[in-house]
Amino acid sequence: MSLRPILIHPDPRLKTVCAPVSALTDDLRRLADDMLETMYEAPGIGLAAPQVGVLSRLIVMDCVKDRDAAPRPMVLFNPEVVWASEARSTYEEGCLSIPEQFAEVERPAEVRVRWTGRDGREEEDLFSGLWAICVQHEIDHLNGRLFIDYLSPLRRQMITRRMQKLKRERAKA
Ligand code: K2U
Ligand code: ZN
Repeated sequence: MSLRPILIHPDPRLKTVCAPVSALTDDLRRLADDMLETMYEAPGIGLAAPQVGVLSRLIVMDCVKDRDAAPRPMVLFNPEVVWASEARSTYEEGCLSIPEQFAEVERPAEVRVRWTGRDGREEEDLFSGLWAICVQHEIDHLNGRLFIDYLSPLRRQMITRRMQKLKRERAKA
């Protein structure tokens, strides 16, 4: 397994609608394993393939926050929301592609998601709490949407300018 570099906004690959995965290959399984390793190292609780420059519909998650509890890594190919609750919840979101920037985002509190697992089997489950927020945040990534797209144009522009400055400084280092 190896760590993959995480793309930083603005980057056209982060605004791209990703292609469905047509066949599960060993390369895609290795990518999923690398994404999990990259996510844990960041640290984060989710990561989408476009964030590591691969424009395929694959996300990984592990929203278990209690260090004493067993981790629960999840690999979801072609995830899709098939039901969303009327109830909404608000959470201060961040993003590994928009470091150190946080803003409140409102989303459906519960979602039912269908996906293909790492073993090729069709799965469907109900997500609530932080898992629901994370899976929606990651599926947004597959559709080229970032959490800042839910903010006002002015706030989005301020964050984008900060990221452009960060990228200039990193390029000099
Ligand atoms: O997609 C990503 O950039 C990974 C995010 C996922 C995430 C963002 C907001 C809310 C839930 C999940 C990273 O995990 S950001 C780091 C983080 C860690 C714990 C809680 C919230 C965000
Ligand atoms: Zn993100």
